Amino acid sequence: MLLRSTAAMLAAALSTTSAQEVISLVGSGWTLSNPDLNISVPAHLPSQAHLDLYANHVIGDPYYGLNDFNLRWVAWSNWTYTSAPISGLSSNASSTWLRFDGLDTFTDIEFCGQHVASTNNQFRQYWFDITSILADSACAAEKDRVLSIDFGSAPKIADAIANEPDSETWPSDVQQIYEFTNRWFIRKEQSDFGWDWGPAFAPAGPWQPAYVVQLGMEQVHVRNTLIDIYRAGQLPLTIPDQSQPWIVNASLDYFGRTPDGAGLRYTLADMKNNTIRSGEMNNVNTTDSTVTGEVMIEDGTVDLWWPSGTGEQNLYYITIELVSASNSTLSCITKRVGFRTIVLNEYPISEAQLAQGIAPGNNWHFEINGHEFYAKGSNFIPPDAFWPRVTRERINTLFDSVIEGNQNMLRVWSSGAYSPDFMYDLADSKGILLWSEFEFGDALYPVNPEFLANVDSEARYQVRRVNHHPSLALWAGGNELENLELILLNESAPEEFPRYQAEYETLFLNTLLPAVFENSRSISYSPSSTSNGWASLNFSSPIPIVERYYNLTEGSIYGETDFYNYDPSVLYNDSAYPVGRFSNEFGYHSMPSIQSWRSQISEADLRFNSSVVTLRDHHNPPGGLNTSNYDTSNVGQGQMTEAVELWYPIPHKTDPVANYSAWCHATQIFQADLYRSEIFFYRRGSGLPERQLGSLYWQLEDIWVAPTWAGIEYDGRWKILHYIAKDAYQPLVIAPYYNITTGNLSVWVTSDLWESSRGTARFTWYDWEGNKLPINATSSTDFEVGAINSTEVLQTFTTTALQGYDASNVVLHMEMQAQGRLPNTNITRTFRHDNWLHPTALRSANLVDPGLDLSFSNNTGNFTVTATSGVAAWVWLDYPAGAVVAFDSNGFWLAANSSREVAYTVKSDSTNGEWLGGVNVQSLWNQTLSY
Ligand code: BMA
Repeated sequence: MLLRSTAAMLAAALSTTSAQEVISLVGSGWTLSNPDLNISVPAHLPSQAHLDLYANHVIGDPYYGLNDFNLRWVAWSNWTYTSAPISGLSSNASSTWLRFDGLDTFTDIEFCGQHVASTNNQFRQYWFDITSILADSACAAEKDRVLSIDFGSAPKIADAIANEPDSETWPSDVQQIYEFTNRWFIRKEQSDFGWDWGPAFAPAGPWQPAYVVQLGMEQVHVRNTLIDIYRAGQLPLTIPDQSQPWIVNASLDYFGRTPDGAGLRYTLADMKNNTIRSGEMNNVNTTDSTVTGEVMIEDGTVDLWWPSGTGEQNLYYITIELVSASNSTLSCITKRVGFRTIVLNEYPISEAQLAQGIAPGNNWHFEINGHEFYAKGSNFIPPDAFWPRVTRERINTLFDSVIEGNQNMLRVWSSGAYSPDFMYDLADSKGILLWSEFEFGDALYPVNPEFLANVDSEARYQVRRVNHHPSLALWAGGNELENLELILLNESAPEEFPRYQAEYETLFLNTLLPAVFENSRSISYSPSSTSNGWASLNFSSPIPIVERYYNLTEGSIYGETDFYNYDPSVLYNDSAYPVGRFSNEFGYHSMPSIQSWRSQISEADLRFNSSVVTLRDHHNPPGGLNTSNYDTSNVGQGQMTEAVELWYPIPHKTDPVANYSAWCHATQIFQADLYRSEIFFYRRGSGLPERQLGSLYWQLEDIWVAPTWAGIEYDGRWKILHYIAKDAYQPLVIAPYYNITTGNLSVWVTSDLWESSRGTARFTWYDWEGNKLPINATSSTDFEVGAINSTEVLQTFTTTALQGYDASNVVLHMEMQAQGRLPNTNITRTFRHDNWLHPTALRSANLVDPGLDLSFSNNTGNFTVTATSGVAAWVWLDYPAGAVVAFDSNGFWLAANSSREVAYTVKSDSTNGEWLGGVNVQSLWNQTLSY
């Protein structure tokens, strides 16, 4: 009821909008063709050639088997999308336009057989005036009003650009090549040319909606909108004064003609409190392509937006109307917005911080509405090789898993595509901060004027398009530039370093930074993920940032860390993990489940070293992954094998498919074990001199079925990692820090609540059969852990504490219970967390059969797992293919004679509920069995 009345008020406020003709070109009625190949099939918009060819059975499922390689011909070919004759065009319009929200990538566009334009950037919006073409006699009949878009082969064109005589070159080992070459010359999703977790399809097609727009004399079409909400006086990267009023700056990008004396009105609707406010906007400035105005909103008159776990996601609808001097509405747009400040604080450590024990150097963390918080999350990669089939529903399910996983931030990695609005919308509602990046990564890029101008248009469009979303946390220039590319360059060509560094700055400081700062006062910018942050910030200079690079003072701590070490002895080796202010990437790959494998490869290929499986492992194959030098002696498979062999019982099932499945599972245990150890290490750092305030592991989800770093498989199924990260990202956790060589063991409680919490930690030693051992290390201790802080609750050496007990037959159970208040609420809750330590590698532990029992209660609708005869390590509830289910916990340990009730959520189900009957349970013990 309340909602309806506000909606009615909103509608009344907007009822005067004047009409303009917008004909959507979305839908069927298109044809995809390639005359040389004699192919012509019905097609869609938005789409890509592979999708339409697959729908018409010209090709098989691109994801099946080795189609990654077999379908290279599609990428090497040109494809034409032709519309049906466009009906409903008026000959009285004063102007007619084509608007494309995304063309992937190289096109020649024709309308009525006449050339309209050529495009070369997947990430730009394009609009073209076709008034004179429509007026031409060639366009008189409706049957002639056909739009055709010729897409050139991106790999061919990239190679052709590279071969032009004046094209830039770089030392070869600097540019990371996966499959197709020369991706850095073109503005197309960089991972379309292959990446270490994905295939190389290099798709082509009209991947976003397109429209024909017809306007009358004094009509305009708003093609994009910027809304910037910030505290008065705020500048990007600076700490806003939270007592200042809000400024809402709105800017409409249009084509058409705005009459003299046009103004802007706003309406701000608060659906929760059923209030609406409206009025004229101030300082209206009109150019021939934008109208901009602003309005002040008093502090305290709106509710703030907070990320998940720190408060509510309060959202408002703002409508901006462009009104003529005679007060008729020329155009009107509505966006959902939030009031929040989010800043990346890279300021030097202050005297006050030093006095608190924080190491000197710089800060590098985010602050929401003036509060520090701990960023918990992962890295998002493109969820599909073909974006047109990524639906809102799919991202909704994925983001539910993010929230269930206790994550509040995703780094949307920079060599995919800019996130669609629906993704930001979902993140706004769920409270997921999206650290967003320009699409550049693991390479250096050209800096000729055409390339820079192309990038500038792309960046300004994208910055303006998404700035109103409160989930937008940051703009970063690209991936692994300062911490990898410039370092590789300095090693390969030290004499040329200054030139290449200047080029790096031309693109990432002189081009991308102004694209952000000239459009947004609310969003921070960092040229490279990863970096040591800025060395100075000065808004009186044209480029306010001077990068620190590697001008470091010993004993000081600066920016972010990115950490990969594929020597599996890195597990539990705290001294190997980097000490920094924020960890934006770390990881190790694992295999997907047998259920996922079966959806994309044949039964005969279900072997760890089958060529299909090995060819899907794109991690570090010798000589890179370009199409000519594929080699099956793949490094990635070896690393996973070594990791399992070093730490766990080695699976040796007699049935080859069971053995393959057990191996896949074992690689997931290692992955989860390692990420847990690193997450706890980084989180504990919130209470250490590094004042570490973020952990984003690599990577959230899969693009297909392959060995990768993902925690969520292609269809949404959770690997062990996602469950373990969920556990490790709880607000209050207890965790061991153990040096397996010296036996030094300390246990810490870490909290990311915003007030201190008090509780008790308990320690119980068992043998694997579950007998309590009278080991003389503190059995319980009370603690207080500060706001976003950590505290040590046990310090001992297993060498002495074990009192002669055999380390391979000892496990320590750590339990924590504490009272804590949830941020921005009056809710005080009891938090519980437990953890286990095994002083030797599980490979050499005296595992016993824990006698696992699984039952299902029709009353509660939950499962119960019981360990009847020993300690159960890595308990795993498994379920059949055809459904995607998230258990509320999985991958846990159980003490002997203890049970855990496990609830679940069904994410999708094509088995009609039959998956329930196929649930089974196992633990690490099963890895020792042959069957
Ligand atoms: C980093 C990332 C990605 C890559 C991942 C795994 O390099 O930034 O480019 O996929 O590690 O290797």
